[in-house]
Amino acid sequence: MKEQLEINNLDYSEYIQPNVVHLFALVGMSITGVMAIIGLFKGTILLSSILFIVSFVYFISYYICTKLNKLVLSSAIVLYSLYCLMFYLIYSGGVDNTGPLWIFIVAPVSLFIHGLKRGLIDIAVFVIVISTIMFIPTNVMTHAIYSPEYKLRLIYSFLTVTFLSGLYEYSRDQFYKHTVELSKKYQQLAHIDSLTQLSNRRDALIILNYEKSKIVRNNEPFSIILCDIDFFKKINDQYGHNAGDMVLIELAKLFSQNIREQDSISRWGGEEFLFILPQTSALNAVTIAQKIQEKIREHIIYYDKREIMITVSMGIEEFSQNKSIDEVVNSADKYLYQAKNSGRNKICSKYN
Ligand code: GH3
Ligand code: MG
Ligand code: MG
Repeated sequence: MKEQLEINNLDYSEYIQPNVVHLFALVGMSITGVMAIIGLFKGTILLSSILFIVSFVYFISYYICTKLNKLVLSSAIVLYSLYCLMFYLIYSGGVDNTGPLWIFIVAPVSLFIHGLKRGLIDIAVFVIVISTIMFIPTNVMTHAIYSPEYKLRLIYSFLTVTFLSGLYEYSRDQFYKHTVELSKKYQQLAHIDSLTQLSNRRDALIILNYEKSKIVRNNEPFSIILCDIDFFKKINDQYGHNAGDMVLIELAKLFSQNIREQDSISRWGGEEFLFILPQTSALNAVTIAQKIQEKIREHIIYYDKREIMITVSMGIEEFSQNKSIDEVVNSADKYLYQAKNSGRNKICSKYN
């Protein structure tokens, strides 16, 4: 149950990548397709054919991403086919040696797909490979010829774009983490009572629904105890509201320390607490309630060096398949009322 209530930490890679990867595949497919057709008209048959192949590879990657949901494979195809195309453009020069102009796409795409760390490693490998292709002497390997100034400036400007993209990716990542933290905090606030730090009524209802769905499946007993502090108004009147608050905090601690692993306790209302006891019959719940009353008796609460006497009344009800949560809570409330009417500091259930 506790795991169920834990706020799901959004995994960035799971959240952002499907959109980004399939978009890159789609854009890549369209651009390379258009360039291939232009190339056909210009008569650059080899370049055109390569662009058609890459466009088809992007289509496969789009299909793998959207239809087969294989994100890692799809993103690897998008990225590394882009790298291969860039290597070819550097090597061949593309149309009138303009091929290298496209390498600037590599930095943002790598960082988008693989995040900051892995993206930068990929880019470092990419720079080593393109530098090797450009600087290797033409008598060792024939390739497009660029002036030394052109090559150096291409690499400098590429590194500058990489640095800026990295900076952007870093700040975006920080902002994302901050947003996740904030959303976690607000979700917690929505489920936890700020005074006692117990779960609140809304959270209790979520737990009740969850536990009820389990008894439908497992057919195990499941009970609740509705617990109300006796004459709490008098405590406020006699010792002040702060003393009343302190009593609520102390009792909340005491209750939390004395429930089992599978149980939960929430602040149901002002000075009312709800114990949710899975795998517990009403009879066992009575025993638990008695133990709690005993703990309260043993636990002396002091305020301003004055001893505050606390007693509680409790109403117990057990779930069954055909009873709704409302019915069970109302029934526990009736037993609680009965406990109050019979003199307080009592436990009432179907057994008395
Ligand atoms: P009974 O034995 O019948 O339950 O009597 P009671 O005085 O406990 O019940 P009643 O409903 O008359 O009063 C409940 C009081 O609890 C009134 C309200 O001011 C006080 N209370 C509710 N929430 C808080 C809180 O957060 N802090 C403090 N200090 N008091 C609270
Ligand atoms: Mg009360
Ligand atoms: Mg009350």
